[in-house]
Amino acid sequence: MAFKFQGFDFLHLDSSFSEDELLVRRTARDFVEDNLIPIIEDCFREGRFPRELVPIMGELGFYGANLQGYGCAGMSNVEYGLVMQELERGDSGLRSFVSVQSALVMYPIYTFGSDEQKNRWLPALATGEKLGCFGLTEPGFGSNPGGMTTRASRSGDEYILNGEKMWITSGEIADVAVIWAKLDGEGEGSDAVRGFLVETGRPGFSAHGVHGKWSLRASVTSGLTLQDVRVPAANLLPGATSLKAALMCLNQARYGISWGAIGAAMSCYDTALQYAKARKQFHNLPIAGHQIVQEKLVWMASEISKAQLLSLHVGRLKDADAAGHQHISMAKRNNVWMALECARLARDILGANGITEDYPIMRHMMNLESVKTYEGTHDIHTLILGQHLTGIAAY
Ligand code: TGC
Ligand code: FAD
Repeated sequence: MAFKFQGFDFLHLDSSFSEDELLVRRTARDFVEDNLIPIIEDCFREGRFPRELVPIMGELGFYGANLQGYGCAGMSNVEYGLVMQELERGDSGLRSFVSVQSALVMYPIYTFGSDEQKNRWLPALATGEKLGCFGLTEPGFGSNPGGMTTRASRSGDEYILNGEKMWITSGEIADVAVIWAKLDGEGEGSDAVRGFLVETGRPGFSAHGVHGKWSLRASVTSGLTLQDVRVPAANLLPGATSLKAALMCLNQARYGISWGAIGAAMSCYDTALQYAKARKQFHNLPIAGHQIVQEKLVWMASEISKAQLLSLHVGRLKDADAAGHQHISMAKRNNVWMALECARLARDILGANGITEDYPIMRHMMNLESVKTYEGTHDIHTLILGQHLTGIAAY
């Protein structure tokens, strides 16, 4: 029997949110309660992405929420973060879908695209009428995307793309794929990583499902094959001239994940707290009255509060255009680790019940194993921060 979420605001942080920020959070929270919570366990068990929610989230302005114009909601980065928090309180898979659509597809078109590309794609992506995916990772290159072997060669007014992408969220449902490839040719610009918009119906493009996942089961994960896929030269993202452009997209997604992880942790903590108050063992007393159980709850409440402060501060920096990628790495690394630890402690407090789908904890725990790995693994973020502190890259 799942519990109704009670909210979590130990530090009275609500007093530092504006009316607009609280309204955005309320809207996202209500959406999750009304639309996602009732179906998520079935979706996860069946390995089904809840596609019926796509247009509703478009109406609510969740896609490209922190972008301006083109039908986007024009939210602040803090508001966008609060949406991500609420979505991932429901399930990391739905947050992943929105992250990819927003940070990894709309953001690069918005930031690196031509006017024609922006006008063609952004309004339709903002409503969810069109869906996108982001192809950076390859079977042989995950943490080190700079080693990619996908190639693009110029042929008259077209580029021809060849390569394999792996672990691509929304790959099979996407209308457009942002594909990162190295440019063939001689002289300046050759071998540079460039970004291309590839309509997924083009001959030579195919997507296949990655099955057998025990994590993010309510999210579509795909492998992509590009075999002599021809795209017009106008599909090249003109402003994305190196790997740095792809890494800039990751900053947007990693920032959202730092908030999302707080949502998953809140769900685990809230479930464990309510369960511990209700469950009685020894002398007919609630297990919440035992010191060891309290220590676990205190650890969770403390770490969630610290994570909230971290993401809120990075969000305020981002809104002031003052967030460095090292700040975002710290928030992603810390908050996902924190959420996974909360899931493990919460699962422990629920005893045997904790392993069942009657409660959301084990699902969050399994999802968070992916979240720890994607968008830069925990250890890669350690190295990014280590490089920032010492000036020495240890990859
Ligand atoms: P490196 O030589 O270090 O950097 C190349 C240039 O880029 C700059 N840079 C960044 N700029 C902006 N944002 C960042 N985060 C940046 N990181 C580095 C860097 O300063 C340099 O600039 P310049 O001017 O000197 O040329 O490049 P490297 O090849 O050695 O890369 C190292 C590393 C580890 C940082 C990078 O490759 C990395 O981040 N690896 C992790 C890969 C990753 O996160 N992949 C994610 C794929 S997408 C995904 O997982 C989606 S999951 C779905 C969801 O989001 O829900
Ligand atoms: P590897 O790079 O092989 O790393 C394996 C282990 O080695 C890790 O523990 C890592 O930290 C460690 N390691 C690697 N290099 C070093 C080093 N130099 N020093 C110390 N340790 C090191 N990618 C996309 O492009 N688009 C997507 O939409 C997308 N969605 C995803 C969805 C899911 C569900 C998952 C699981 C992944 C997704 N990814 C996506 C891929 C994701 O970004 C990669 O899995 C991630 O970057 C790690 O790469 P890898 O799995 O190849 O691991």
